[in-house]
Amino acid sequence: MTKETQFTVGDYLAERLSQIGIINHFVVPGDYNLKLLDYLEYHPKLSEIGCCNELNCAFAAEGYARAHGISAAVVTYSVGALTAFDGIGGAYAENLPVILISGAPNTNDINSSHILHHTIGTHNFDYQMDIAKNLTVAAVALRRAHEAPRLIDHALRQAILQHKPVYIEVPTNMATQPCPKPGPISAVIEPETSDKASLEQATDVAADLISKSEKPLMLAGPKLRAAGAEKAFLKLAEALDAAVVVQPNAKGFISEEYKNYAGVYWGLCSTRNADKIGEFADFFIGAGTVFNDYTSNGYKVGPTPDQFIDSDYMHVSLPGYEFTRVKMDEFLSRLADKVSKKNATMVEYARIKPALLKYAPANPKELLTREELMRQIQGVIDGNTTLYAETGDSWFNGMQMNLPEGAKFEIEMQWGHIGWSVPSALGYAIAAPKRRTVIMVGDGSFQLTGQELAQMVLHKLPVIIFLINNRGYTIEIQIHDGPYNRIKNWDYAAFMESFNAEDGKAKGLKANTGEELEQAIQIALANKEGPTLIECYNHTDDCTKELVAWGSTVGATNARAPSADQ
Ligand code: TPU
Ligand code: MG
Repeated sequence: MTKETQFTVGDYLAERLSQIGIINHFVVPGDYNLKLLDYLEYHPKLSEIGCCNELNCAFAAEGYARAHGISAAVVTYSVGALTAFDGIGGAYAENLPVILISGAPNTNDINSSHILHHTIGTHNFDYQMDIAKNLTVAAVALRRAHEAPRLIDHALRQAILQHKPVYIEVPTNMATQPCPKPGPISAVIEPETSDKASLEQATDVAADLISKSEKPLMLAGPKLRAAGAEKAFLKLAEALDAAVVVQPNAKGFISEEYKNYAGVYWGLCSTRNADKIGEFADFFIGAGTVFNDYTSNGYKVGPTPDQFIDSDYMHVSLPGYEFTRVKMDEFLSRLADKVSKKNATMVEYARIKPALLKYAPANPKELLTREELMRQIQGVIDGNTTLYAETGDSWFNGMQMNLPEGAKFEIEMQWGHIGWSVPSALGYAIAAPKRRTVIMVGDGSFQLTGQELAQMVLHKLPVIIFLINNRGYTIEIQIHDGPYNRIKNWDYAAFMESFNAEDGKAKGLKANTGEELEQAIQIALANKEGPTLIECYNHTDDCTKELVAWGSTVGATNARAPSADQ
């Protein structure tokens, strides 16, 4: 491949992706994007990672954004993009700025009477853009080279400011077109700041409300990390010396070794008596919280509006007030300057704080139980580990894991797409190769996207996958059972090793007993040249009591009869 000397639209996009910090972009090639992929390859600081399909490609980019802050996925028109959209919806739900770049028909064809491949076979070329507009915060289609800088910069800036995915459509004849070189990158990445008057007034009102409360509790939500407000949140916790709880999809955002940490706040599924301290509190100071049907156990968990302050990226809600253009981190930090110590929740928590959950070792010769499995996985988690918990009982097992200082936790609870974990962890491990990435994934979830292990083999990523084989969709069984919740068993360990072909170093192992699991974990920890999958026996009914309790509330919520006034 030789590169033309003139600067083109493809060069512009490549340079901007590099300038915003992207090093690896995730791709599935197709004839509508091949030229563009060449230009991304020409860029000396960009390196592509191929994926098996576009769903996985979008999830891999999503995982890269979790570790690296921002990411890009490049796919072909329709057959690629429509598959990727599922993962892009996930990135939207999970507040991750993924740039989806799709190839598209030649500009001469878009306005002609031609029928094109990879389309529905009509002259409708709008449907892809229509979908993109619903799943992103900026969707642009490049049609003229001179507009490309403006449209690309707009999309990238929105991704960065809003922590959400964006869409850039690049026709197959566009990457080669001459285009001006980029201006300063600050135009794209410079952060927004709060309106000073609104910030002062919001923090005055909040400080007053807190001073009138007696037992304020701090609550971290899933948008806290995207807002980059963790430090400011802790500054406020220190100023108040209040107890700190987190929503399940914010687990790991606050160190579990922080002295005021009081667990996961999730009703019956809470850890470390977080629910009890929630009942004791008379005021909640939230940051980036979201109470959906799952995280509120069917709208039963959570503060009432009159006892709740919450801050989003760019606004603050207080009882009777709403302030726009107030940034979460600036709000929390400024509020910390205005409050004095109010530690009733911490005093109470010291009284009710339970000992950390710890399972006694099982007989090593006996069939694995869930508890023994979790006891041994807990042993793998050190301060350098990122633990992925897939949809299923892995969510509930994951909640109960104790994270040592430095350990991180990833979950996809708003979108809740089974099969997310393997491709997302691929992207994560590419972005953070020095961390130990560990996945807990059920058999049902794994069957959706397991082939992306191939990339972990290719890139020699020592990811450890605990495949929990309970022969079915146990989470669904707990919500509502039927024959559809039983699935075909696979030989998962053999599946893993099939990706080795002639050169891979992956290991696929089976553990039916505690002893076998211990040995498998030793082999996994020693395997630095590829992933290790450990297929772990787990009886279908041997699940957490939290899943059982949660499943019945979700089942009941789903089954509510239509309201009379609907
Ligand atoms: O621990 P366990 O057995 O519940 O996990 P496993 O085996 O991974 O089963 C997960 C079962 C499950 C389904 C079928 N959880 N949620 N669903 C519904 C669902 C269907 N399709 C997608 C893409 N995402 C979903 N969450
Ligand atoms: Mg299962």
